[in-house]
Amino acid sequence: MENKKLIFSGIQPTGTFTLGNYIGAIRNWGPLQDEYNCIYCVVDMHAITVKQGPVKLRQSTMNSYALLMACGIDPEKSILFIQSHVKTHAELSWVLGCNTQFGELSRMTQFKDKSQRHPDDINSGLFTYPVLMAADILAYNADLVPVGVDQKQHLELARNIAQRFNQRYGDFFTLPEPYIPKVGAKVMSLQDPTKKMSKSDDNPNAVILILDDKDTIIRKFKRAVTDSEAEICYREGKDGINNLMTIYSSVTGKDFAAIESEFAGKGYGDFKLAVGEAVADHLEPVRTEFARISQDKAFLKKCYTEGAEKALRYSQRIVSKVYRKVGFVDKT
Ligand code: ATP
Ligand code: LTN
Repeated sequence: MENKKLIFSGIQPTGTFTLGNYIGAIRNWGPLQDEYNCIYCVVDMHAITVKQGPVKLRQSTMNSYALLMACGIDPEKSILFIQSHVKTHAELSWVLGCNTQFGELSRMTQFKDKSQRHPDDINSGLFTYPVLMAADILAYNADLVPVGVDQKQHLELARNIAQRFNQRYGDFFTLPEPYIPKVGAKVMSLQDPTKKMSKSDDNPNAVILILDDKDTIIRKFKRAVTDSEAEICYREGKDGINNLMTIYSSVTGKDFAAIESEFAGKGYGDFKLAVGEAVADHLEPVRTEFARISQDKAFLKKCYTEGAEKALRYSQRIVSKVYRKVGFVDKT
């Protein structure tokens, strides 16, 4: 690979990607491919920290892989692979887990949220989830990690783990930096705009899926929860409108001042319709590309097989050095 900075990011195949995943993360991944060496991953091992049916997980992993391609990730330019195909992630995760404190993991807000949501399955994988995420990143010594703002705490932990390893065993890991978009780092639920829009939300009206058709998108925006005023402006306390303005700004490129003047004197109904149309038009090419790519199973297989080979070759070098540093006996 050329001597450019290295980007790593991952997404869970826990369902169809949402507009939040798209604006907060994936749509920023494509444009980075020309400037950086990029490695992107469908993190199926992370997905099983919450119960998944095997048939659904397999389908969803394949769809996620094809969706990333439909969103502009080019397997010729980037390394695009499926996490469970590359054994170094789990191997490094064990070593890093032995350099992570119980207390640090106990403070993770995602763990607290998810254990509240799944009280019957607070498994140890859910608890050590951030260690595997640190392994994903550190197995490639990535410089930058493009994610939504909800992942910032996990990334800080990954930096702390790397730093501790470096102190114990000598400077080795690069400390990864988060790469978080200025607008759209946290897209909110359309039904409860104080909550993050999430793939695993039970209410379908709360979430725009990037494969929703135009009518569905418009209908969901029409039902979006706003407030009892009639003013389209970005202001504290107007969570619903702020969220719609953020979404509209991200897909049109217009700033908040331009949006406020465009809709001055107009009602929420007009605004919601405009947001719905803009989002649907923006996502249309992704839907068309997905329909095309997901048909070609042989091509997908070729891409993820080659992706895994490249990822293994790259990460194996790093993980072998880690094994040597901690004192494991060389087998060659
Ligand atoms: P789940 O509901 O299964 O936890 P999720 O929707 O939170 O899934 P992830 O796979 O955990 O999605 O996240 C993939 C990427 O999308 C991450 O970089 C995350 O920060 C980003 N992301 C997720 N939800 C949002 C959101 N509502 N706004 C902005 N970015 C988001
Ligand atoms: N935890 C992330 C997904 C994820 C990831 C990663 C993101 C797993 N490994 C490595 C960036 C880098 C999430 O829930 N969004």
